[in-house]
Amino acid sequence: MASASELLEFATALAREAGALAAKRRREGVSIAGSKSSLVDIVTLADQEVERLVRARLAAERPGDGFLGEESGAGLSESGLTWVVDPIDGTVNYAYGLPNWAVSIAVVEGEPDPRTWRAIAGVVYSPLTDELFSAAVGAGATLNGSPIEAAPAVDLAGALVGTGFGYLSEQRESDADLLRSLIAEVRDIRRFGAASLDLCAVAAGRLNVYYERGLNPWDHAAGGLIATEAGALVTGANGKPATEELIVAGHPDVVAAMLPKLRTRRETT
Ligand code: LIP
Repeated sequence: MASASELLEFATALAREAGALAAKRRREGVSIAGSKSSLVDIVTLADQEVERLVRARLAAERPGDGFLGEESGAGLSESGLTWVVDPIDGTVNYAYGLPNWAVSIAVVEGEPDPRTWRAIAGVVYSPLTDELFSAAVGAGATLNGSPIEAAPAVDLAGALVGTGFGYLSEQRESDADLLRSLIAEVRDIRRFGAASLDLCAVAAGRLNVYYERGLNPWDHAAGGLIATEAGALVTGANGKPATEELIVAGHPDVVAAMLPKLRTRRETT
């Protein structure tokens, strides 16, 4: 079986190739191919093309591995490894010509379920800033080859908090209610629009903490490993792993201070 560093090396080259294609299509002009969970949950032709490229390279290089991608669904694993891919994370930013989007590629051991998987290697590549975040399990996290580390503990009042909002209007109302309850208690809020890069911002010490509800596995598979390997705690509600229900990432002390603030009304009753 390939080592974590060999898998990371392959994922890194693949992310760069996929990122170059996405950036080229962006320069040529972006076409919306359709919408998914809601009218604002868009998919572009580039999302679909980039995922086809990634899936084809994986089929050629790693034929026995499974696949779980945002645009083309799942492929069963024979090897016990599954690649979890978001071809363009931050699709709305990408469609509007905003720079904050990335190719996110992770490989996990076991079922492609964030409650149970063991992340082995992950790459998040932002072509427009030429920043490549990566990590192999147990080997630390890097940005363009240099080690990165999550920020030290701060009080919530001094915490720069990243977050995001779902595509469904009822989810957004709940997200806004939560944000309203938080905003006066923290340094400030940032909503950059790509979960993978938000998690890498935690890994690089650019955010003190990040939380979001409603993420898909491909949004956080790579960024979650990178943040973990940079020394952050990445978790979900009630000590469970990060899932669609909730992801929180940051210094363990900051996450501990944040979690009680993130409980839904249902959890506090
Ligand atoms: C996006 C996430 C972001 C979230 C958006 C969306 P996509 O993923 O990266 O954090 O707030 O609603 O889910 O759709 O661009 O791959």
